[in-house]
Amino acid sequence: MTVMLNRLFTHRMLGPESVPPTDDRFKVIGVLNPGVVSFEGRTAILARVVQAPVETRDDAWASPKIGKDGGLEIDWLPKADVDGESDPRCYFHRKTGQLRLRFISHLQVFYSDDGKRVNTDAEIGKTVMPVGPYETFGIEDPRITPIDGTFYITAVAVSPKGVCTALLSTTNFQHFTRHGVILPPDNKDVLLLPEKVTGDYVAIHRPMPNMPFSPPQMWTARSPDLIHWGAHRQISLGGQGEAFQDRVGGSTPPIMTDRGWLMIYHGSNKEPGAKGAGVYSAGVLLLDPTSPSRVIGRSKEPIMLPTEDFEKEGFVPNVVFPSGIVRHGRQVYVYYGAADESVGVCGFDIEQLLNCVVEK
Ligand code: MAN
Repeated sequence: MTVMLNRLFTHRMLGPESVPPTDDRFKVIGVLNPGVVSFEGRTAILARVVQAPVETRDDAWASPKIGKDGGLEIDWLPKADVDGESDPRCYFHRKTGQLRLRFISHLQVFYSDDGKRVNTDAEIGKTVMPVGPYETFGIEDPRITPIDGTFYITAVAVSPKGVCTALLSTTNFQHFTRHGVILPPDNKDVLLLPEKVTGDYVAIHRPMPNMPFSPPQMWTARSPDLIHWGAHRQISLGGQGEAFQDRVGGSTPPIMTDRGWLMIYHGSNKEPGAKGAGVYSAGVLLLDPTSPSRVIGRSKEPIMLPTEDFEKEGFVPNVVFPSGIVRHGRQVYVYYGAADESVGVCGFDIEQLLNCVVEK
């Protein structure tokens, strides 16, 4: 695999060292996959913080959850019953195939003056912990879209009920309003468009079929109020490509350009049945302005591959997972999770991004 485009700059911005754990039985193992927007002359970053239990046992794996009182609890899963070797992120019950996570995630606000660095402790803001029955195993991978002066946040809610999409909103990054689950399991990587399209709000979403007639694909849905979603249509990519053969999902909320909606998406090249996560890379997609399920074109090769040391080495090696985008004149700053451990930011020229798109 080769990468099609040079980044204008790359910085590692945040990592496990950036915040203390919320509980002293835990350690922070990652700060990653952030939603990012311009806010009051600065950049607001809502990152996913991943915490794992410090204690280990010879005969059992530690799997955290939110307990009945809202605090962190640890379940000990007997190693005889549970496979903990196949994936760095989760355990699989040998008989039922059921999943548990090695960690639990919450969301954390950071601010940056230049959009490239978080310099001082004063730039650490509000913490948003998982709550309620749909977030028992954590809340992950937020994406932020400004709509009519409010920041809407879609996030992955993980629990024994499955992997759902929750909607939150804020106007100030101090107080967050929760709007509940908007898409049932398994559905993640949900991106909202920043304006109505022919009268409706539009979301890009990614159902994960249990009956895999196809690998997971991106879909669009429409809504009158951001809560009730319907009119689902598959985004017709026309073949996955080697880099994205395992799955594709939306990465950064679409932004309007003079050629259509520009959206960065991600995928993994994992082979069927292989262990681990595969290599996560990102491509660019151009969607029709009034009918966003129609693909105008896409980059044939990845625009981002794990190339920097902090992208190749970490909790899950070889992962770049874009999740935020901010326009700065003719450039965009793209914010991404690196190796499921750090937040990186890199820059692209918008014209060059569009030039990677091969029209269908
Ligand atoms: C999945 C999710 C993401 C994660 C990637 C790479 O898509 O769990 O949160 O960053 O895998 O591990």
